[in-house]
Amino acid sequence: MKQTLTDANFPRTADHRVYHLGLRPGEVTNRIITVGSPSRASGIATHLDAEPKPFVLSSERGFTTITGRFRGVPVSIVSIGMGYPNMDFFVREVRECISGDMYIVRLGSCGALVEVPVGSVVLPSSSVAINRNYDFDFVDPERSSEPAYRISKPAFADAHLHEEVRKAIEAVKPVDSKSHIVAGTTNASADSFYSSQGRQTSFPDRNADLIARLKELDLNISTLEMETFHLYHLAHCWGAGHSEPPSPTIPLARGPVRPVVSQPPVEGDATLERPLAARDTTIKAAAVHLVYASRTSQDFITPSEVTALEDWAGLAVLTALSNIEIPYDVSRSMFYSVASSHPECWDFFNYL
Ligand code: R1P
Repeated sequence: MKQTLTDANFPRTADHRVYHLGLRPGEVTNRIITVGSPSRASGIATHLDAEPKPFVLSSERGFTTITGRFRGVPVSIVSIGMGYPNMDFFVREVRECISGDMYIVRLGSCGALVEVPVGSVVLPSSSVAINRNYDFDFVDPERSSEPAYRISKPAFADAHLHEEVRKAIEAVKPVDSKSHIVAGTTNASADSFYSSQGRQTSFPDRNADLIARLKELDLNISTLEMETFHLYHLAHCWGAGHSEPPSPTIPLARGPVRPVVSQPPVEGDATLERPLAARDTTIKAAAVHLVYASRTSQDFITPSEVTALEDWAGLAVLTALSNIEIPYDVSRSMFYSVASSHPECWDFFNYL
């Protein structure tokens, strides 16, 4: 940690950078692809417009954000690492950097429970969570009356975004690709790559029946990974209403979108006094899962297959996000707070 943070409730630097992603308003847009690995983010970023040169920020905590334009539309690609906690950091901290509606698509790898070849693409319209039950006695299971793993009720993707991404995946898929495309399934996000996904390791995880339990639920659970449930859950919770945003509030533009100006906002301009995460905004979420591992055949994808798959799937998600109309689109508006130290960021938003 190099900079002084203020406010233990929602820590930020004096220049409004959030604690773990290191971003501040203007450096991340309303349309976001989130991925697990920096290499996937960099690969997708090769599809961004060459000009203006994309903005790249890698935080001390391992989050990497690439913001640029795709066919003229501002888009961010954020690499978050693995698991619910990192998804939590990402959604909450980015939410406080953006005014207006957010569209987030997770492009992640998964294990497939359905009979599709590795390299296939699955778009889950819902997800459950599988959590290790810490109250279960893993050493002496006979002493427990409760299950070793808890499976939640489903959380759901945004139906419109799910459909837009599905259409783009179908359209962009190379004609010679052998990938199957499956949509409208249920995913299961686990709190472990191993125990909560039914893998057998040297630990006494008491999970031999876990995959069978998932299948018995009759929810069409087709994929296993580690982040999508939390994304869908937070997007739902945000839409259901939320409390006042954390202080400090920072003046940002509010709709209708106005032409970019090069001067700072006028103090007292009511149209600019908008809290960072305003109540009337939404978070729309969807996911695209790339089948790296078949949990039925035990096949695993090859590195060259990964490169090809991530390339066209990334292009498809960029295409879908760029086609989304955001009624109040701050990415296309003005970002005063960035202008002082990152004049290059003006270019992303200065095109109306
Ligand atoms: C495990 O290998 C990781 O891969 C999957 C899982 O959800 C977990 O994060 O997703 P990513 O490829 O997006 O990281």
